[in-house]
Amino acid sequence: MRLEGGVPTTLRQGAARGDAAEPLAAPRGAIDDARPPMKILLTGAGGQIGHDLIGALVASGHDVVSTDLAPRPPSHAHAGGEWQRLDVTDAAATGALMMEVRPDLVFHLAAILSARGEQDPRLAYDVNQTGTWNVLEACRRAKVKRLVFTSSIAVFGPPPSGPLPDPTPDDVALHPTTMYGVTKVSGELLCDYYRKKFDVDCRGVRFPGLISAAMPGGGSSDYALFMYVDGVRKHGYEAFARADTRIPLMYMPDGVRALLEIAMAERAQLTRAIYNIAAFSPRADEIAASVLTLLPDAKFTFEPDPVRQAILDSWPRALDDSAARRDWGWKPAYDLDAMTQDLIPKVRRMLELGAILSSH
Ligand code: AKB
Repeated sequence: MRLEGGVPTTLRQGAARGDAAEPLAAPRGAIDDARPPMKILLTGAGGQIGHDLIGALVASGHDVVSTDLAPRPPSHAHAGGEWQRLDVTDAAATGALMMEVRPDLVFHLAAILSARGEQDPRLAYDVNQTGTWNVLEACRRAKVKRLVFTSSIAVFGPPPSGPLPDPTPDDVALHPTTMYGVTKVSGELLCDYYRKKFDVDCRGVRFPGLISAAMPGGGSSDYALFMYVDGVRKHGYEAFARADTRIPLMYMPDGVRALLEIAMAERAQLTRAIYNIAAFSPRADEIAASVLTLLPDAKFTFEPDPVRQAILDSWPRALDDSAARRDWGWKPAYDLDAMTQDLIPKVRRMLELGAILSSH
C-alpha cells in the first residue's frame, strides 16, 4: 500500500454538491480510484458514521472489514464488505483481530457519545479511553501504518478564565464537561503520542454534530437530526434543546468526505494530528425553519432537557477550521438549506424501505 501522495482529485470531485453519499448507495468518486485497493478496518462500524462510510469505501473497491460489538444491523445491510464482532475494550481480542486482518488503514469510530456517556461514565471510560488505547496498541503491534481517530467538539468546554473564543480555534485550553469529552481529549493526546513515538500515523478530525438519515446513539446534538426524521415520520418534534441553542453541525456526506480526505492526506501536508472541521452553526429554531420550507405542516416545539442542554451550552457556537482548510484543502459542500433539500427526500426513502428502525 502507498499512502503518500496529495489529496486525490477524484476525491475532490466527489465533494461536489449533489454527488454526496446516498445512504442506500455508495457515493461516486469518494476516494482515489487510481490508488490500489487497501485493506481497511473500521471499529464501531454499526453507528451513524459507519452507515455511510462503509458504503463509500466498498464502492471505491477497498477490502473493508467492519467491526462492532453487535452483529451487522439491518440498517447497515446495504453497505457490503465483511462484518466481524469486536469489543474494543477487550485488548486481547482487538490485538488478535488486528494481527489477523493486518489492515493498511483503520478508522476508529467506536465510542459512547456525550449524553449516553453521562448516564454511564464508566462505560464511556471503558469504550472510549481503554478502547482507544487498545486500538492504538493493536495497530502498533500489527504495524498498521495509519489510523484515523474521530474526535469531537465535545473536547471543548468553558475555560475558568471566561467563555470560549467564537469561533473556537484548534489550540485553546481544553476543559470538557463530559466523560465523552474527557476521553476524546485523551484520545487526541494518545493519537499524537503514537504518531510521534511509534510508527503509527494517527490523525483525525473534531466532528461537529453530524446529521444524516441514519440513527445516532446517545448524542447531545441528536435534536438536529430528529427534526428531520420526526418531521417526516411524525410531522413534528419536541426538541430537547432551547430554540436559541447554537452548536457546530455538519451533513454526513461532508463528514464522510472529511474522513476520506484526512485519511489520504500526505503526512508532510499535516501540521498537526487533529483538526477542527466546520460546516454551519444554525440556532435550533433556524433548523426548524429550514425543515418547514419542505414540510410546511410540521410542528416544532422546544422543551430543554437540563442535562443535555448543559452539555450543548458548554460546546463552542462555531469552529475555526482554517488549519484544515490550509493543510489539506478542507471545504464543506453543504450549508443548512442545501442539507435540508438533500436530506428530506432521503429520510422519506429510508422510511419507505423500513431502514430507519430505532426510535428515541
Ligand atoms: C454528541 O452529541 O455527543 C456527538 C458529538 C457532537 O460528538 N454527536
